[in-house]
Amino acid sequence: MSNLILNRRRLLVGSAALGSSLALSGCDQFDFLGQRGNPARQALEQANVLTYKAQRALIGEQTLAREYSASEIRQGMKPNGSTEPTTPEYMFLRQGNFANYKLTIKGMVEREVSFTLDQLRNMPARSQITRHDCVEGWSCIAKWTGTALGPVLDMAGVKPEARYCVYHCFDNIQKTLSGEIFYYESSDLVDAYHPQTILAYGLNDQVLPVSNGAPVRLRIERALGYKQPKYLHTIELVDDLTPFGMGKGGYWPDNGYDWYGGI
Ligand SMILES: Nc1nc2c(c(=O)[nH]1)N[C@H]1C(S)=C(S)[C@@H](COP(=O)(O)O)O[C@H]1N2
Ligand SMILES: [Mo]
Repeated sequence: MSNLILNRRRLLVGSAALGSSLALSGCDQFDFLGQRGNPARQALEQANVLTYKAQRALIGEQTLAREYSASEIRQGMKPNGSTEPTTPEYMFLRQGNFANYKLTIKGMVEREVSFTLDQLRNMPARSQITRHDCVEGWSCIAKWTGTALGPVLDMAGVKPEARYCVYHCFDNIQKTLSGEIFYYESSDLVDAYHPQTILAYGLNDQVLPVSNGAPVRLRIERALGYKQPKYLHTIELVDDLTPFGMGKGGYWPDNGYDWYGGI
């Protein structure tokens, strides 16, 4: 369990305890959480709907994912899931070397903004060598280069009522009788503003390849592989995840995976 989750729980349990005169100290005292209707448990169940203000209060206490040295990069980054989107929009952009690509920030923001790839590349860059863990049971250590998401969100001006970022992708991961399903994911604002959360356009000192999510994919380093959306085109600030997909906050969460997906 990451420190962050523990901190969130402390915060929530702490505030619930005030209201119900429950005294809690260590984290081995969570047995009462099995009791339905317990006020602390109810507070925990609401952990996913922390307000912007409460989320901002946690942003200062972020723990970092481990970073590795260059000698620990042993192999390329294994492409997984969609590796070559075939939608006309994506193929058009790819043909033009993504010169017409734009990343849009919209939804609960003061102003909708869009950035070209060149604009993103000209923002302060950060590189990090981290381990990617896929639930299928494999890991890769790779070097990611990009610009931090937090300052980009600040350029749009996140409204106080926003609680999540929804990440919309170009690839149609599934075709069903009722239409195409596009890959999407989401995070809370704590993860969005985490210092290692970057809009990555470089992989192992090269331009990010199509198979790994060109031109831009997100890295949320304390989360599992499916929380790392590739082929990102829009970030939507929302206060509710239920209108998207099947309502669980991501393509894989809609198919049964945990929404938080922390490592
Ligand atoms: N748009 C999009 N993002 C995605 C996926 C996908 O199929 N489409 N697969 C996810 C999964 S399950 C993993 S493990 C990683 C794989 O990233 P990679 O191809 O760079 O290894 O991307 C994640 N992000
Ligand atoms: Mo994965």
